[in-house]
Amino acid sequence: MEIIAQLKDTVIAGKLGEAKGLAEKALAEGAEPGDILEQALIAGMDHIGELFKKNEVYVPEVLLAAKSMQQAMQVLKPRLVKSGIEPRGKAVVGTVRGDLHDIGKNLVAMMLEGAGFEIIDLGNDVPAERFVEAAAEHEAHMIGMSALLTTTMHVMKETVELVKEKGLAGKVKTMVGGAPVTRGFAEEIGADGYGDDAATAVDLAKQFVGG
Ligand code: B1M
Repeated sequence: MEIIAQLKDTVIAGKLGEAKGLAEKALAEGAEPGDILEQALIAGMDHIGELFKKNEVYVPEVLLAAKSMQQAMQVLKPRLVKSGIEPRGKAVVGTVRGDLHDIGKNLVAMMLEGAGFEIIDLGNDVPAERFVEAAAEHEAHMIGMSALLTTTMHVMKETVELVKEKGLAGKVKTMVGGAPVTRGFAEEIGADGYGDDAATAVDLAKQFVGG
């Protein structure tokens, strides 16, 4: 369908103010909400994720693409709920306690949403208990934690340990990321995964839910 291809290109180009109208038009032309989501929005975000990995686009372009995708989602969400389409998985995300940096976390959340995940965004300054409570409450598949300060990274360890203590290990996967966080640190604290950037975070989240 031409309109779906047009919407995908709009998302990739990060054009604001066009995606919503195109999504409405696609629905009016009889496109299924699930097809618009998969073939225009998720496909567009997948594409921008690939470009980001190859350093062919940078954070501002990815943020614009995600914003454009979210504009279209405003139209699609109610229709997706009605048609009973299940999200790919549920992810609780947040920046850890003591840390107010949220740009990277927001980027990861938007990319995950673009990949079809339902996001429970706890914001910043999130203590371990809150991550774990939210994951249990929402029956989330994963907890994604971001830290930008070396002094707050220990909250990631506390959260991973609390997940184990509450008997949720295996059921709820843990992913960590942020500028000072390394793969070695993730392994050391027993996290299930480490995301170097937002695109890698999406790949990993897909692996967590077996897709
Ligand atoms: Co602050 N800050 N800051 N800061 N800040 C840094 C992080 C710092 C490196 C600057 C420096 O000194 N060179 C330094 C940390 C030093 C350290 O701990 N090693 C620092 C400091 C010290 C501070 C304050 C303590 C300063 C002060 O008040 N004295 C203070 C702390 C406040 C607090 O949090 N309690 C502070 C405050 C701030 C602002 C509020 C002014 C602002 C934040 C605004 C906001 O986020 N809303 C800010 C900013 C903007 C920065 C820099 C300049 C940029 C961070 C950023 O947004 N990067 C930063 C210096 C720098 O990094 N160059 C700095 C862009 C973002 C897209 O990248 O978050 O790394 P990033 O996310 C990436 C990946 O890491 C990954 O994906 C993203 C996209 O690829 N990723 C994940 C991130 N989370 C992930 C989670 C995943 C997977 C991947 O899985 C779940």
